[in-house]
Amino acid sequence: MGMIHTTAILNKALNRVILSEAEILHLLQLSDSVLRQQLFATARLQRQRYFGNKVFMYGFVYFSTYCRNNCVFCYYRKTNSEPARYRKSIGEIVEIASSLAESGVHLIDLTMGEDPKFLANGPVGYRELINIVKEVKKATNLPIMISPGLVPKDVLQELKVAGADWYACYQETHSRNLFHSLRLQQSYDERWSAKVFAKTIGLLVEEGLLVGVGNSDRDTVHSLLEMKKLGAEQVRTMTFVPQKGTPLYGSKTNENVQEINIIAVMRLLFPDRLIPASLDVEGVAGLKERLNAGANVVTSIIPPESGLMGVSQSTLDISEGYRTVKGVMPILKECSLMPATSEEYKSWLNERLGADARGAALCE
Ligand code: SAM
Ligand code: MD0
Ligand code: SF4
Repeated sequence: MGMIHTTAILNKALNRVILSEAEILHLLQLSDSVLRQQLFATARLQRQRYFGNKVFMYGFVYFSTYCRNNCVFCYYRKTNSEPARYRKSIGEIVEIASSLAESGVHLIDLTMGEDPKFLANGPVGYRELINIVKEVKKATNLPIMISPGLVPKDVLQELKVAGADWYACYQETHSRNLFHSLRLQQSYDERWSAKVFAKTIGLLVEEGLLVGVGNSDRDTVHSLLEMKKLGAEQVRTMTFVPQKGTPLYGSKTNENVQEINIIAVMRLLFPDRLIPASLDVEGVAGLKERLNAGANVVTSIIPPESGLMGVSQSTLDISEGYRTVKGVMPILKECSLMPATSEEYKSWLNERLGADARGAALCE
């Protein structure tokens, strides 16, 4: 057992042999530092095989912090009076996105709370949202990710036509009871089927796991298998950060061991997919650890003085300008990594879409 067992599992993963649930659980639960380092080294080797030393950088534009929902973990839940909420104008959004594009990001992530102005205002609201995507595309010509929460299928379709490439919508957990205790009064199935539908119309999909909120390691194994079923092109995990003014504020701050192990296991189970290292959990100080666990996308890059906030770290490292392409460059270097070119990112997207379409055709 111990070292020999772990090495055997890692060798299987390197050879892309499908791991059993017990083997995945074993890797997720590694706590010995030597064995964890072995896991991370294997994850880096897999990343190197599929992506070389190139990483992608995502600009984050949280353009509205109004929300109709009441997710228990979230700072921006409807009933929290703490956040100073804002809604950026279309002009401001385009300007911020353009400055991000100029700074060298590969993608613009347009994120909002489930703002009723856009989602509960009939066709007028949807039209405005669609227009934001159109204008940002026109101004930057970069790939666009939309993170607007749950939106109707026909609107997703129109968002795609307007220039969206990715739909990000995180289930957080794939255990229904836990889902309902986190995303209060939301439908598990609607959230899931929005992603399934998005894939059928050629949107790339990002799925996400929130950890440190009552999930067991077995729940995590189940989630990873569900993510595989979905065929998400990008998979992420973030440690829960307790938020002022919310029910879980008093709970102890979680250590990041779970998240870091999951990032590495994701790299082994989804070697050719994108896996973020989010600056929104531990800021720049946590970037190296996430990259060294096999992540290959730096997310939550936010221009200083834009007045924009992060989600789980609303202000950390932003005004100092650390959450920028320039700010993270020294860390990439320390990890022997470098940013890809925009062309490399776009060609990855095209190849992925092509492979997905061939896969879908085979299933018919
Ligand atoms: N409102 C949209 C939605 O919920 O899909 C888009 C916002 S999305 C960027 C919000 C994501 O950030 C959540 O799905 C969750 O995974 C993550 N998040 C929110 N609050 C968090 C917290 N306190 N700690 C860690 N992650 C958090
Ligand atoms: C991030 N703060 O990448 C962002 C956000 C939404 N698509 C992403 C959670 O960490
Ligand atoms: Fe709203 Fe999204 Fe926060 Fe839930 S996670 S409260 S939907 S902003």
